[in-house]
Amino acid sequence: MKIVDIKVFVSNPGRNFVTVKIETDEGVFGLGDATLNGRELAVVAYLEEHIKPCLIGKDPHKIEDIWQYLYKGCYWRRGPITMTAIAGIDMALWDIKGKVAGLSVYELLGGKSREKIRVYGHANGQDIDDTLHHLDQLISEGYTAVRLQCAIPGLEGTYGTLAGKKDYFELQSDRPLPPEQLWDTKAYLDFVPELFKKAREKYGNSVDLLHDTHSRLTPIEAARLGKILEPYNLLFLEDSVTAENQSGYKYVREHTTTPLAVGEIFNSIWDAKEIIENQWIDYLRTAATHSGGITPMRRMADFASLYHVRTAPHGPPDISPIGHAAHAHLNSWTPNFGIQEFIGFGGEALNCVFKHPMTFENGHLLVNNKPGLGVEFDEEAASQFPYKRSYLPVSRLKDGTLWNW
Ligand code: EZ4
Ligand code: CO
Repeated sequence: MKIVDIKVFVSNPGRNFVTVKIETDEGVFGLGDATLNGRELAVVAYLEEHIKPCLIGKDPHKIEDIWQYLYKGCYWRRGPITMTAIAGIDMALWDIKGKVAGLSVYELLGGKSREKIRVYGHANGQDIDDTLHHLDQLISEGYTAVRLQCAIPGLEGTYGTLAGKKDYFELQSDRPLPPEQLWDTKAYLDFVPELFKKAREKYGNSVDLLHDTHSRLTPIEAARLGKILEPYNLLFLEDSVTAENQSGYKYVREHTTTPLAVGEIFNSIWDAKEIIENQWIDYLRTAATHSGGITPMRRMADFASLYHVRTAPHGPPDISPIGHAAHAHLNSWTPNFGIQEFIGFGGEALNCVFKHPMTFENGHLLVNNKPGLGVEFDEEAASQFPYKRSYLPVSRLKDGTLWNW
């Protein structure tokens, strides 16, 4: 079997998605997700100009060799653009192998370690009552674990909340340039514990709660937050500090028993190696779409398992249903799987472009046994929803200082 063409589709059925299609001389094709929020077209150019010419004529079954060839062969290793491009190719190759074998990707990985995948949802709000109201809704939909994010008084548009928008899809359609948001660490640290106190007063320990700090704190501030939140028994505190300096997590870990998670912006195991080896975290949040696909995610999961670290893949709306399906297959297999972030299947437009292999039931995802990744992509429908330039926000302090650690 030979690769005869690689096509790259950019569409925006609610969010921008980059979809890779690898075609073979036997008619079988594979689909992959290569979406990098805010830098989508850089990945498109990488795939079309630099990867495609190297893969035409290659045997699509040699997933490992192609992965090594793209990773080591390009000389310039790692980085989000490279690793997202490789991810799109890698997923499409696993999809092809599964379709040829007549087996789901989780079967190729070694078979199911579990029958269903536990997920956590997002309750966002403009104030505590609003956030708890959304928590109510999610519990009634069956969620057993929920991330709470609340606008900080005085900081309009706090990152990670919906800032008054209906959902994440409406939020993104409004960002032709990076929106500017205010940040104030003191206001944040003074406010967040109250949110979790009220949530526990209302629900006791009947639901698992999580929180994302989006890398806004220094290690000692994060340590303080973890300590203050201990009575509220979080499932994990995410991205409490940024991790270019991996040993930042050492300082958080030494001061708190609140479980820690990090990894959504990592693009290879090297970003997490020290953090994992030193057992400074509990959950690794690396996403297949941004870290080279299924091949390295499997390796990362095995490495993490040696150090009692579980996986909790990033599951935002800016990963396409193909990336989410890759996680569903990995999560079905991963012995040390923890929990999957899941914020719903998206709107009507998205579901008309992508048909995914998952259903949601009682706080869990079930994955069907279609061959490969099990996602269908409607090229014609995708062409109805053109790309829209869209950026992630930046934060500044009141005096104008740019504040993303
Ligand atoms: O900020 O996907 O845990 N989830 C998150 C996300 C990320 C976005 C970045 O593109 O932090 O909302
Ligand atoms: Co996050």
